[in-house]
Amino acid sequence: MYKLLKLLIISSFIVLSCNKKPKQPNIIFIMSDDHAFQAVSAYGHNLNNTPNIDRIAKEGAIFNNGFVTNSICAPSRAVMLTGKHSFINGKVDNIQPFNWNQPNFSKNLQDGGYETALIGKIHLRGAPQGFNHWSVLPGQGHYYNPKFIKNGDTIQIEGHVSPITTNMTLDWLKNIRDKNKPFLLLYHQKAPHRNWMTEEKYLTLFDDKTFNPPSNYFDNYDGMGTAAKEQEMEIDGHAMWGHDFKFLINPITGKKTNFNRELKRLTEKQREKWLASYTPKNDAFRELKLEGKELGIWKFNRYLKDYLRTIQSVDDGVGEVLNYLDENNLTENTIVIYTSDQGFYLGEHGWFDKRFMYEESLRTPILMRYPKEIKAGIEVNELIQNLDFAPTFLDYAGLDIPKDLQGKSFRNIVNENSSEWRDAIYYTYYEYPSVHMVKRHYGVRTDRYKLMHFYYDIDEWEMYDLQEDPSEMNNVYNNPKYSDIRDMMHTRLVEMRDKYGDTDELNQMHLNRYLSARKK
Ligand code: SGN
Ligand code: CA
Repeated sequence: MYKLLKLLIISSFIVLSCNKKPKQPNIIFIMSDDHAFQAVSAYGHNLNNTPNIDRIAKEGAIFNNGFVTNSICAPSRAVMLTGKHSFINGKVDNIQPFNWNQPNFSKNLQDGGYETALIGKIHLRGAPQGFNHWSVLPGQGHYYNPKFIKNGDTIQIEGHVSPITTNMTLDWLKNIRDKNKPFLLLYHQKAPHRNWMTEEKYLTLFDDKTFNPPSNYFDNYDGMGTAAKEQEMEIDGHAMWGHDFKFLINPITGKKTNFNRELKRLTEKQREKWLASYTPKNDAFRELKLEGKELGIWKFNRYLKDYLRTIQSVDDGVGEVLNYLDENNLTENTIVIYTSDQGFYLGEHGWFDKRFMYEESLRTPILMRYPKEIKAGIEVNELIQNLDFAPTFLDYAGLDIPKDLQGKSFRNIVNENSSEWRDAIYYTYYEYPSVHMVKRHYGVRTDRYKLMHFYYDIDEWEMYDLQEDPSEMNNVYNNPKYSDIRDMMHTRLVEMRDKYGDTDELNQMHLNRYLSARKK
């Protein structure tokens, strides 16, 4: 009898413990707007120092081949949420509406028992769905004294948007969330988006430094194509004296710039600090009377320094959130991802902004920590896309991955349990004609080659050999030496379009919608 009882107790214990689901991890998905991988010090480009973001990679993994599917803000966020390409989720450009009624991974996690929050920039109009708590910037939002829409109500907060977003995030972690549930937190900074307005404490950071521009800063695009020639995103050409370079008087024309109006958003105290920092620097510039290449290099420095300054506040915020995890015993069971909605040009080809499929805007930083599963110091070289975040998070949460998601979970890649992965990625870009005038294109990239088709008002193909020409200065599409590779890449492109369901007819439909939306 005693033996029987003992057996019963042991077997029921086994059944119970087998039924018990493993503890679901918390997920913090940090995304900054337009943060180039070149400006995360863990990637080794020696521009700036981001110790807190780097810590994620030091204690986890760094992705050397992280890419987006459509290098522009709102579409990129839609891909990330839905796990589907732009032409499937419908948000192909910043102008078309996003349909919040479709499934997204936050809704799935919520249904699966998670407490969810979205804080900061999302840039998708309409009330966010799938979040227990949300506080988002309307549209692009403002750097100073920003408005937020918090669970439907508009509020305005004095100060700089980066620490404000961090404080709201910490407040949710500490005081608002249901601590009995695993959580999903989307912590999304506006910085370093244009026009790079620094937090007051960093106004003089890098004042004593001069940066050398990239080797192709003075590119004349002769080796590229019409699309590269006709863009409008050159630092020394399209960036503006007021909005971008922070001059109150245009040094060339002597006229007042629109920056006077922008400074009006600042309180008197904030404005005083700003003027105390920029006035002497702008006066010194006028004295120099620079011309030609020297002027171009000066502009590059003004742009890059402001851009990097705004990143410093982002890095501080990451540090505060990581500290909160440490202090509350949450580090082990929390997945932390740091990424951007796309890459950004820091003077490569002479450019700022993104949009193109050329490397610096196609590639995005991805750093990830999850001490329970990921070894410290891992480097991931597989071709990962922002399409893959949704299925990856569902995988970690132990939830079903809907069959129609187009990305793949990279859990087994980053755990080093598998090396089976895709060997090519597909890209689309639609927003043209528009600001910066980057023509419509789509393309395929393997680990070595990239084939692109620019269409609508041109019909041009470009191909690059990334091993021989990592800066993409030399279009080899018509080079006879590459004819076999060109055929192979055309085949790959057809495969990609079939696999994901993209067609010329879809392009035409999106174009028609875009042109009629612009007329309104
Ligand atoms: C604004 C910027 C552009 C930028 C787009 C899209 N101009 O229009 O430089 O390309 O946003 O950026 S600004 O004068 O408003 O700064 S995105 O990240 O939202 O897609
Ligand atoms: Ca962006």
